Amino acid sequence: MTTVQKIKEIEDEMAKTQKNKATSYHLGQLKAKLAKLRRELITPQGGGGGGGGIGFDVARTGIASVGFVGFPSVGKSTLMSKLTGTHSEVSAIDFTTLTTVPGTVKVHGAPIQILDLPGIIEGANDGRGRGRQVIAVARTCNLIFIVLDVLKPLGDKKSIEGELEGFGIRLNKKPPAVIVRKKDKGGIAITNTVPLTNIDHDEIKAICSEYKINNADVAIRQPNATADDVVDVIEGNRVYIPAIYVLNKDISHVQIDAISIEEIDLLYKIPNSVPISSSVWLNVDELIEKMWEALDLVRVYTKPRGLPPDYSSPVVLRKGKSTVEDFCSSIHKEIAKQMKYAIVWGSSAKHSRGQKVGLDHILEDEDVVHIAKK
Ligand SMILES: Nc1nc2c(ncn2[C@@H]2O[C@H](COP(=O)(O)OP(=O)(O)OP(=O)(O)O)[C@@H](O)[C@H]2O)c(=O)[nH]1
Ligand SMILES: [Mg+2]
Repeated sequence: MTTVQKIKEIEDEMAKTQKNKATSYHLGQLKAKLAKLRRELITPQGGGGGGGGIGFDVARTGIASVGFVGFPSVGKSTLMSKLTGTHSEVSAIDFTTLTTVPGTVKVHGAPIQILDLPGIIEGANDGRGRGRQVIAVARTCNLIFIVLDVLKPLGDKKSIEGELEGFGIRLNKKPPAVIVRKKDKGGIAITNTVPLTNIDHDEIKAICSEYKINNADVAIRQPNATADDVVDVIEGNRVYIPAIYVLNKDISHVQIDAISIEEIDLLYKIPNSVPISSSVWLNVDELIEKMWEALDLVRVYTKPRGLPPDYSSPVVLRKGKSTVEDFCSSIHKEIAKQMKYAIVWGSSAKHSRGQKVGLDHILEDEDVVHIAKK
């Protein structure tokens, strides 16, 4: 039996097993088995993770990258070309784009790299089409645009999410607050600071046992934690990436019988979605704003001594890597060493007249910084 068949078998069994006290151990086991098989699938023998491939890895420029993922002919390249001014082939024929096409768009002074990717199809991470390489690139992006055709959005959305999740990508999610700490003896000890609403002790024990973890402290702090959360923590190689659902192809131009009112209704309820038309350039400004918010970048303006701040070219940093030290090293690696102190104005400063700070001070978006040298 192939791995894909084994996965199918487990999925079928899970679908017909009702969750209750008597079945939870069994279900936990199945979930862990499934995760292990999926891992096998995306790391084929000698395949080095299934990523890369000629032309797929492009040089990374700018502070952040956005990858476009979608079925063929949904309009990814149309959007990318217009957004960045870089040519990426557009045509009505499926699979027009064959490799990663990079471009850059400047948003609020920050250069953002856009990666136009080939269309994927269902079964991408079983190695169908170039899906595996495409998803491997998506895994390294700071934001994913899931581009959907408004005429068939919901089914497509589900299968693309399935493909990305099968590859260890978690969309619009934070790492679960679950800790599994292995130890030498004592069995599995479970503690929870929140009520266990979606998982019980049997399920947790089954998962641990499936991973041959016989002794461990398992701490659940995540509200409504699921078996999948526990599996994700044990598997460990998950990436947590924000995603925006781009509903392309102007809905007001769609023949009304092509899509039902109920469907339109559901469409607008998709969280983190933006309806646009890339060909007639409708609502793209809103999309760019949403992209900016999702990237959560920190712009810092430098202020030379005795001069006004330079608002024309901010130093752009990432949230979580935005200390004064990060700021210094993104200008020049020597600056941090030469710094005596910094003065900061803006939301991270305690007072409006400016605050004297050291290298570990965390900067916020639109702060102004003056570096005083030794
Ligand atoms: N009506 C309409 N057509 C669009 C829109 N955006 C793109 N198209 C058309 O859809 C077709 C496919 O566009 P592409 O940009 O090549 O699609 P893609 O997603 O890059 O396709 P692949 O590279 O094959 O994955 C082209 O004929 C476009 O002109 C839109 O907003 N409205
Ligand atoms: Mg394309």
